[in-house]
Amino acid sequence: MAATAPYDVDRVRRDFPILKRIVRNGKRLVYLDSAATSQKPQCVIDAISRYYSEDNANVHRGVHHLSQRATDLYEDARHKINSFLGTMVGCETIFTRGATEAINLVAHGFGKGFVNAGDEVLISHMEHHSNIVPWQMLCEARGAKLRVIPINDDGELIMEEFDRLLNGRTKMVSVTHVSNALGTVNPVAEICRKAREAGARVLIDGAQSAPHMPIDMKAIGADFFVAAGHKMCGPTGVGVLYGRAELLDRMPPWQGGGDMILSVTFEKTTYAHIPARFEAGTPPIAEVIGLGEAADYLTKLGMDRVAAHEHDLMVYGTEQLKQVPGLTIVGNAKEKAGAISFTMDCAHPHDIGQILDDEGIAVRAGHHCAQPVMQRYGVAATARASFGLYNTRAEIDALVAGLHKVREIFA
Ligand code: C6P
Repeated sequence: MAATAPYDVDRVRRDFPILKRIVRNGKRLVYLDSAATSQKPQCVIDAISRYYSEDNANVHRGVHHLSQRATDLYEDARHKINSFLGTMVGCETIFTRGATEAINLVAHGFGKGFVNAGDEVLISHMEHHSNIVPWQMLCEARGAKLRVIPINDDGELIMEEFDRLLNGRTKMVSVTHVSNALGTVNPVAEICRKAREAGARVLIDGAQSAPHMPIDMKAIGADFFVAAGHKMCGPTGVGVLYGRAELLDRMPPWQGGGDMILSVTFEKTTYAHIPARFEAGTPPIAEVIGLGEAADYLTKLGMDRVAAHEHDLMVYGTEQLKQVPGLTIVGNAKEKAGAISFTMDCAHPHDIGQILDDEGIAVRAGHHCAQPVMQRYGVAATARASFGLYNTRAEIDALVAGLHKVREIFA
């Protein structure tokens, strides 16, 4: 589909073989769990299979034909990700095993290089555990202090509190672009600008934004940005860390091993330049190639059109869910993307998930690896319907019908 044609969701759906699958009681899959992991288009599945059947070899290690071919495919994927993210000169893209590993890499490397006793790291109350625990570990190790930007009842960052908490001791601000538990879209460009003025560095967790909206690193202005391949129509086992070269260059390596060295003796090892310095060992080659294909696929669809399509689902879904008696939406930010979390007065989220599953509808129920968010709203768990570029209004109607069944059974 050309990026200028109207968005044809039926045509997009044909690219995803799994969407034809019958899952339960003769019901066709209604997949509303893309925040956990997205489905994969045939072109990504084919790219991985083609690599294994035609090009399989290790990268950066051999002079033989296949090794060179695999290396070219691997490095091409880096270019594809760079253009997908709108990365800048002076920045580098590193492949990791996931968004979680990318954040840990920065917490470890930036922490060792730049954070000392008495310094502060600022995160927000709506972070995923992957953007909390690595900073907690760093603060414990370095004697630094973890501070938390509170959120209001609608699930938005309280920006006055951010302004108040940001100070000369703040070394790192690490916040999510889009909350996986609430769907809130945060004002990341403003956060980056204010942090820069205060002399702090910023990491933006883009795990839930990169699949849903155009990403322009120039406009965001972050020092680090992370994304998860498997949430962007790519395979599992691969993530992206984008960062400013001047910082990455000064960060110690994250793991030691093959490909991250210039020379090794028993007395001393010297390290390779970035990105190789942070890609120790045989990387996830097939996964990186698959992710490059996914980035191309998304670029061809047009991320602005994907965002518009999903915005329509968000507006329609919110309107429809609000009409289900006894249902409360958790997170009512003005800017939302990707996910709607909710509770029902008659049933526990796990029961909601179970009844919907009987209808072939996949949602996530639980704390979404964001327990502090649940604590903020005084709930143990929510049910979460999350969207992808292949979802339709008809699937939201199916969800609403399923929720009425939940009421019939439990109310
Ligand atoms: N959230 C969800 O169902 P990994 O697991 O490394 O690919 O991604 C971690 C991660 C980091 N940040 C945010 C905002 C996330 O949403 C996630 C993953 C999934 O919400 C699985 S817990």
